[in-house]
Amino acid sequence: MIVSANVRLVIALLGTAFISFAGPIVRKVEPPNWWTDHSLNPVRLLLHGSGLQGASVASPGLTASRISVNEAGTYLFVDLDIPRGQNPGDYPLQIRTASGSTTAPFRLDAQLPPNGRFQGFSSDDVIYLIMIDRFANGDASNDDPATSRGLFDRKKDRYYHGGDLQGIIDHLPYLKALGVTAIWMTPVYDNTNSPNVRQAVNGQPIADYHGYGATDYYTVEEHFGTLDLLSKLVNDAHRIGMKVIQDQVANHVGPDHPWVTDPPKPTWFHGTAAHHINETWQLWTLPDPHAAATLKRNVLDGWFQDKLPDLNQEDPDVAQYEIQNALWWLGVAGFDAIRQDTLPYVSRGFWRDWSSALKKQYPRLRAVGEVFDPDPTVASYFQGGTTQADGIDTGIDSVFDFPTFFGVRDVFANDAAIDTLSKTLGKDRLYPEANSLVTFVGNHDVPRFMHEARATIDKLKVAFTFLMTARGIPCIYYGDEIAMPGANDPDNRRDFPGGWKGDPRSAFVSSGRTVQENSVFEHLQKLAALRAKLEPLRRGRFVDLAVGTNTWAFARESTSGTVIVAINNGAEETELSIPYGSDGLFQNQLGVVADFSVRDGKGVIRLPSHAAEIFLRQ
Ligand SMILES: [Ca+2]
Ligand SMILES: [Ca+2]
Ligand SMILES: [Ca+2]
Repeated sequence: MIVSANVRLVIALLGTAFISFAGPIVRKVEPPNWWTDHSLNPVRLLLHGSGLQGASVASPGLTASRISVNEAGTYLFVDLDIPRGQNPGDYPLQIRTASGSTTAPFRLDAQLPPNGRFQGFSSDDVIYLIMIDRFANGDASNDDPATSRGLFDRKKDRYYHGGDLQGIIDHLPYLKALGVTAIWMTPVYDNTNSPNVRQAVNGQPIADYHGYGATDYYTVEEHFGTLDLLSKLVNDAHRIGMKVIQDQVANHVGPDHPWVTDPPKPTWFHGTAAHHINETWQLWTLPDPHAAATLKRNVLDGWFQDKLPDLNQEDPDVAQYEIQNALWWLGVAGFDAIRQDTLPYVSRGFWRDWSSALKKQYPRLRAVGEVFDPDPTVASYFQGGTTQADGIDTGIDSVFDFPTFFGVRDVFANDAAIDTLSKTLGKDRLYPEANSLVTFVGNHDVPRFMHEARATIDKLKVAFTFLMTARGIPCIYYGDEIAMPGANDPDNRRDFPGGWKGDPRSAFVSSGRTVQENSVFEHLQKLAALRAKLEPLRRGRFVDLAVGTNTWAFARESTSGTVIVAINNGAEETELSIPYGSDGLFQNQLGVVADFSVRDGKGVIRLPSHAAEIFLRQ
């Protein structure tokens, strides 16, 4: 068929008309609600839709300003100023362009009462890390949801297994009985609904069951539950005196996030999927006074594994989006604290602004950052409370104590000399507050303790005795309390036995645990109870008393008393002497076959092989 020039002209005109006269469409408003009399005001909304070029925004009772729209007309930013004393309720947005108008929902809520919420954490706490997908399946109806069909397969270790928020709610009493006072759950953000092909392993697509690849920062992953269920979980935990720590990821999003192909601004990411810096993982360059700015840039702006889109917090709209998002989750769910993923990969100036905005609204809030590095000079650089050479105090209360973690594995699992660990603690002066560090013997990113070449049940128990009595805030990785095995990720994320209907046994009850599992569980339970009872174990000064090749004695001292911890890390029974003895009575607390006597004015402790005991000085 031959199309005449006139017909071609008409088609072209119709095409133009269709584009230029299409009215505005809004599919999403972020955040979908805000609060009356909030410390962050105005709130900057991000609308997602189409045909938004040249749009005006109005909402009666509120003042809209600072509108900006991306070239594609798919994203619109607008500041909404909320007058003090404004009533909660619906405040629909009226969006108008030359081609038409539409409305989009927006709501103002009254703030949740602070009673029992936003409590922060401290060295009085015992934290328990739960990988939501692998802990317990409380609701089989969300195992393979319609919106993301096909990502559920318990036989595949990188697919969803069905664990969810209801499963955690169901087992709060188990955690309470263990002595846990705070739970940290892996992220609840909605992750991709399709197989993740960009991060395929051995040619096989994976599922982002772990939650660290957000594709929507304002929705709960449908495999885990709903926002209402999340609020219920937090409320239920609070009711039994347990705090909840939210896992947040500000550094990057998942490769399937819609922003990757249609960014709200050209400067939304550090580069684009096609053109970006690759992450070098050279964390030491950040505190290094000799490192060129380009080396630091590689760490701050690089895309992980060439795949994970790196958000550009130097763009003020990105920074405000992320600060609002953090405040939004706290505000809707009542979380007590935040665990921040990949902290050092985001600029310290952002963390300063983030911390101060969050604490302005929630003064008791606490945050702990992941600084995955064995060197205390790197880890300490990111703990807030002091201004570093760059003139910045991050305001981040705590970091995970990876240096001590590596020492714990070397010493207690693999028989390295004890001073490997005591030398690490000897660098505590680098930290603004060493007793606020979160300590651990395992987490979801490293092989399990029991996977170490020379690990035994007795050694795990010694490691736990150290964890629960040394300075810091102990964090237990789910399953370590029953000595679960597992090599590197994802094998270290096996399903907790008994979390699934039809499991052959349940390790949530003592009758379902093996003798060895019970011995670790009961040991940890006893340690948690002692830590709760003996204030020096939580808040006392940490004092090294005696360090040998395989022996260690340290004290925790406060005005309320002295507690002494003695460790034999050797394969033979041994004695160690401490500079206490004649001036007090020492009672052992754990029931280990240990003996305390006084010889030549010094206390002498006799310990069996691979054992540790706690003594209370009366
Ligand atoms: Ca489920
Ligand atoms: Ca999803
Ligand atoms: Ca980054």
